[in-house]
Amino acid sequence: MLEAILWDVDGTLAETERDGHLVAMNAAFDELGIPWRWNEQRYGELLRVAGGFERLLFDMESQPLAPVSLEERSALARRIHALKNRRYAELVASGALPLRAGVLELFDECAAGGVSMAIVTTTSRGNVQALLAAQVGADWDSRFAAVVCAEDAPAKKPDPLAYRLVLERLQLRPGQTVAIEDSAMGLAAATAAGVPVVITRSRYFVGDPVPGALAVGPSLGTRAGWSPGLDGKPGRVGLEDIRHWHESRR
Ligand code: XBP
Ligand code: MG
Repeated sequence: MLEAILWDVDGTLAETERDGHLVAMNAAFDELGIPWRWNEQRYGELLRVAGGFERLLFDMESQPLAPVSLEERSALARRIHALKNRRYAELVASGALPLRAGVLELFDECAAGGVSMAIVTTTSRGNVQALLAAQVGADWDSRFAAVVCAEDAPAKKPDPLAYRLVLERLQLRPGQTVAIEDSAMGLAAATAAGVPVVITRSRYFVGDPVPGALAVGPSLGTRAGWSPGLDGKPGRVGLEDIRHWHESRR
């Protein structure tokens, strides 16, 4: 039986990357007087590296002006990343990044239908707090039975650590849950922990292969374009659809 839905954050709850993390990263470069800028295409490439800090270190490998020693690079990446997160939190706290279609409705359905929810993300707690406080309300965390963030699980997705931790906190077996993710890295993390996954594709991961996902579709806000297909009724993906995919997983 489905006991809990495990929500990824970036790309799944909201399109946070291009209009959030990328904007904030370029603002941080600018404020620190660093002449680097990431454009949308470069950011898409860098998203293959999990984690903003790790992404910065990776990018420095091809930045001619980056410090030579790993120690200095790490210190610089930490400064840029901390400032990026402050600017990101301010941006999302202003309400600039809405939740994706169908997300809030599914939150409400889970509450009404006795299905627990948890957050499983490799972004930091402050970023999640800023987004959900702005979009759901100051008491957003009362909706979630567990919130696992980068501070809890330093090994980023595709490492399954965040999923293993959340299962432990919820005291559930993987087969009692479904993860909702947008990326192949998220899929790999959940799958390695034994958690079945529904993929709601986000802007940057539109064409990525997602082998073994329970279901794949363009948005929770529409019943069109899902595989396996849903009935032709209008409307969004609901809890009954998730239960159905979950039941049919064997
Ligand atoms: C996605 C990520 C994050 C964000 C940026 O996390 O890989 O690194 O891109 O956030 P998820 P940070 O999909 O698990 O929510 O800069 O805080 O890493
Ligand atoms: Mg994601």
